[in-house]
Amino acid sequence: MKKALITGISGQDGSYLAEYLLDIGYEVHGIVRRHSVSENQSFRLNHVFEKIHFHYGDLTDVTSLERIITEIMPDEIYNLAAQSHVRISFDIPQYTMNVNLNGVLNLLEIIRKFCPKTKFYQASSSEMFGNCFDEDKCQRETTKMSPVSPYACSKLGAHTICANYRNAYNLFICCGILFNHESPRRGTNFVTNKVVKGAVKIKLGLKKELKLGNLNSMRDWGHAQDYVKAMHMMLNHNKCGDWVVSTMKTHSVKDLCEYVFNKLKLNYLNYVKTDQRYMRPEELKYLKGDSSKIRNELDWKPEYTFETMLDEMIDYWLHYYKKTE
Ligand code: NAP
Ligand code: G4F
Repeated sequence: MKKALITGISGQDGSYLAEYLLDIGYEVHGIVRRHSVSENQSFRLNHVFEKIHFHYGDLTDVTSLERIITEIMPDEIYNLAAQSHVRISFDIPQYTMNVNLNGVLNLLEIIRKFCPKTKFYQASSSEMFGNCFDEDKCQRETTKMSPVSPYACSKLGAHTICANYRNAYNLFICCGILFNHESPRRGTNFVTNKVVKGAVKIKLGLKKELKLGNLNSMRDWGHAQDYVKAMHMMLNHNKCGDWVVSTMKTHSVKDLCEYVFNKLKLNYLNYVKTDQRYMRPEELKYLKGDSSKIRNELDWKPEYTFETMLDEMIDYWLHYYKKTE
């Protein structure tokens, strides 16, 4: 039985990855932080709670990481833990760097010293491209990277140090350059789930308007369940490397609002207002990923479309509010 350790197991991706690895027969370990409300530690994992080995730790606390990793000696480590909110990274830039960059270095040093055979997955991000794209208006593994937020800078630093450790110490390290991926488990302060939850509340008469930031940004939105399978494929390929994971389609925040409100038989123009509070000091305007490399080399492809993903999220929130009525 293979052993996997997931940092950020309580997050959106961590919870789907844990489910997936359990399904295919892994022993799954996860690092959680201490919360004053203990239910918050694992609410996305309640249905599989008993099957997972939880460990208290923090990416900024190297002693906790060393204790956990040397005790488990995992075959695979998936580093999904991060301060993952781009706008909030402008409010807490040093903390963001400390977790997203120094935290990765903490893990790499432990692997180098104690378990160099352990395979390591790093959650890199399409945010690293900033406003760069190739002539065909796509971003791919070779596209220039020029980050436009503290979050993106931290992720590019981590991405770079992963390449350095891979080459310098011959470690099996894969970086997944994942474009935006969503689900009903997405934090509700990210735009997709904010829009879906807000629109459902408006439909049910629980809310009057929805305040958003930049409606013109464009993103390549996929489903988290499809994307965690790509992470596992990378670590189980015969060669390590970097792969872009994306749907190869792009939509604006306006398109997102239009689709969701239309589905609920509402016109978004009557409800969506812009608010400076949600604007960013510097914005990444456009993302569209070319994932040909992972499709050709690892035979990965997404099952969800933009529409089926949003339909699932709309159904989730409709049921959620019906249950709490
Ligand atoms: P998420 O829902 O925000 O989950 C982040 C996880 O990291 C949570 O479990 C959180 O724990 C944990 N965490 C935060 N700070 C930590 C620390 N100091 N020590 C230990 N754990 C810590 O994010 P996600 O959407 O699942 O994304 C997973 C990873 O992929 C992140 O690294 C993100 O930056 C990256 N990524 C995401 C996307 C996307 O579109 N979702 C795209 C590209 C890359 P708590 O529950 O205690 O807060
Ligand atoms: O949903 P978002 O906050 O996601 P963002 O900034 O693209 O970051 C996500 O995807 C990255 C991969 O590209 C990950 F690395 C990162 O961890 C995270 O998961 O915002 C998407 C777009 C932005 O352009 C933002 O300005 O939506 C725009 N937006 C408009 N109104 C809003 C809002 N974003 C948020 N969060 N809230 C709004 O009210």
